[in-house]
Amino acid sequence: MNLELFDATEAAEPAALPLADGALLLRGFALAAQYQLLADVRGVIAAAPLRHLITPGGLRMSVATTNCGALGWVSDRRGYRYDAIDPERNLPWPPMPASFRALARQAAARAGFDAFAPDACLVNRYLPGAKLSLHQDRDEHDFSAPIVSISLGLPAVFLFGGLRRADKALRVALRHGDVVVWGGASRLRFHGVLPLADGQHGLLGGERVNLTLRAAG
Ligand code: MD6
Ligand code: FE
Repeated sequence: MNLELFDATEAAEPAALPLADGALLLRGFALAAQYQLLADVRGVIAAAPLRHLITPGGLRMSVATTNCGALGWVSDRRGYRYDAIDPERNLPWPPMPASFRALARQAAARAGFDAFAPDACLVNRYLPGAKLSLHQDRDEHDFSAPIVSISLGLPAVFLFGGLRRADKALRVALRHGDVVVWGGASRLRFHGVLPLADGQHGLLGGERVNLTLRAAG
């Protein structure tokens, strides 16, 4: 009989759940770095404040957004794009914290994408009711790099669809510390987030923060 309190293999390798070809959910992958990540999120938001972007159709997004890294994802009446300058401050985005870069690289490697070098990190803040409609990430130049998504704070239901908008979407509960990687055959899958439910998280209170890292340029 095994009387160890935990299994050494499991402790070293958190659960990795395949979602599709090229897509992996890494449960709790960010937990070891959570305090550094949160301190760095606060630093980014202090430098480049969260704001509600306007969609090309003129709607105010429910999610509040900022960026760090060489490129930031922005939306306004003219469309979606990556920009090296934060239009709100007329300054470059704050640098990407080493904690974000390192975690994203490790997560990508676990999913089979070596040497992931993100140059853009979108920071999204969800309050209860905030959501993200089903969409594809297509504003990047090179689709050979994966997307890495880090969830912090309140849990959310992530919609992970197919390559066509009408394809049935998986509903994946994402909790504090979970990381999702999608690339390769899944790089252009539709995805979104259902309206955030009310709740309280020990570190983030009534918020969810999502970090999305991409190689955009
Ligand atoms: C999330 N965000 O906030 C995932 N994609 O959990 C996205 O998938 C996303 O916020 C493209 C552009 C903006 C986004
Ligand atoms: Fe997206």
